[in-house]
Amino acid sequence: MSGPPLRTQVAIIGGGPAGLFLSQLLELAGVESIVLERRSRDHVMGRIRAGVLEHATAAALREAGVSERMAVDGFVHEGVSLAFGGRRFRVDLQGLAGRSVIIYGQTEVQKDLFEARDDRGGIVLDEVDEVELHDLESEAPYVTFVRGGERQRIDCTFVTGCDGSHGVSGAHMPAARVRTYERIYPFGWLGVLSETPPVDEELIYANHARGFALCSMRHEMLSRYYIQCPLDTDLEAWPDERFWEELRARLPPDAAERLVTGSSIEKSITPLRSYVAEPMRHGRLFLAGDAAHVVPPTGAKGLNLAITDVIYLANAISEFYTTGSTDGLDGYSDKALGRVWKAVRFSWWLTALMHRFNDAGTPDGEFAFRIQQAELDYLSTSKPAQTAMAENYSGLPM
Ligand code: FAS
Ligand code: PHB
Repeated sequence: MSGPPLRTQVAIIGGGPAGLFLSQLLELAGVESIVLERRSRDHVMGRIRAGVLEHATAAALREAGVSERMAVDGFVHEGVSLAFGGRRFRVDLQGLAGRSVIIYGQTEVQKDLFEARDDRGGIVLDEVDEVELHDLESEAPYVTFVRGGERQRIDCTFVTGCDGSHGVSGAHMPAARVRTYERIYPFGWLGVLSETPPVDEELIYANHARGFALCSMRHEMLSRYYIQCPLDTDLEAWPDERFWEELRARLPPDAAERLVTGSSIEKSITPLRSYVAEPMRHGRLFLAGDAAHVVPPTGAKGLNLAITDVIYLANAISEFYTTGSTDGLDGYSDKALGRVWKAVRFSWWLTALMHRFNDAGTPDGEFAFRIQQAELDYLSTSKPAQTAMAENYSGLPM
């Protein structure tokens, strides 16, 4: 070990949205933390991911003083459209659930969080390797890691695993105590970012016999599109022209007509899966965000769940330091999982409703497609059904 151990109250593994937002909330509550991030800051900022912030997420960012740019560059969306069978209908989020969503890329949230931590002197150590967690069942856990070729140690009181679905913290949960639930979907999303005007003012989720498509955006000259694709899709086989032709074929006529194509500035494939690991706590280790659960991006819940996990966790840690009570800490996993499973259910429901499953052309596949059409037809005319979707899509109350 080179040099004396560092000392902090909370060691945070992972500098994505969960880790940085937790560090910000803890500091606002007077609790010290150190964030360890495996990748470089540029790499973390370069990842194109989520685009929709729930009402509660936007409010939490405002309250934490991390919303100045979001207030200017975020788009308030009061509705979202679903398309099927050549037609489309709008779900009025604001009118039915009393809540809107904000379109503001995760990349921007990440940039705002890095800036907020820098402005307040937050300690974010990037490009760290070989992170290991120790003595998690003691009252003096510690973390070791290598940075710049030097092995270092952080002595702390709590360790929070905010290191995503490929992190190390989940592996430190005792296998005998962890129960995992997983559903792998037989397809992925091929996503494109293009400097073109969005096809509409709001998002369009399209169910089509050829497969799912989504029209989203980042701002008035930056559009984000996705089409469902087989898991073994080769990105090289999808030049821009082929992508635009396939997207246009899956959109309702009015949107297909308005689609403005252009060169992609980013193109990637995201596999879809639902995953939950229970519990989200072991001794002094607490998990938050994708480190504990992953949802298909259909419901736009992944980033939002990470933020609400962190709000619960920051409140629990702050309660411990101000009152000595461990009630919040002891109740954290059950409380977070209660919200997680509602979001997992909604993401699963919308994914099952909008995607073409592999059995297209088979009797089962054709039956399933007709059931989807019937449910969308019902949803298009039922205010109670649309209200249920609006409540979940805009984010259930905290
Ligand atoms: P993250 O994965 O964002 O952050 C974890 C951080 O921990 C990373 O920066 C990683 O480098 C770091 N880390 C990992 N291992 C480490 C180690 N051993 N030591 C130190 N650091 C370590 N959600 C949506 O709502 N809509 C979308 O469209 C959408 N698209 C997505 C596309 C992709 C390719 C992926 C992977 C996810 C997508 N998501 C989407 C979900 C995504 O937004 C997550 O829900 C969100 O990033 C969760 O944030 P975190 O929990 O902070 O995890
Ligand atoms: C996005 O804009 O990237 C986005 C929007 C809605 C989703 C998923 C991704 O459900």
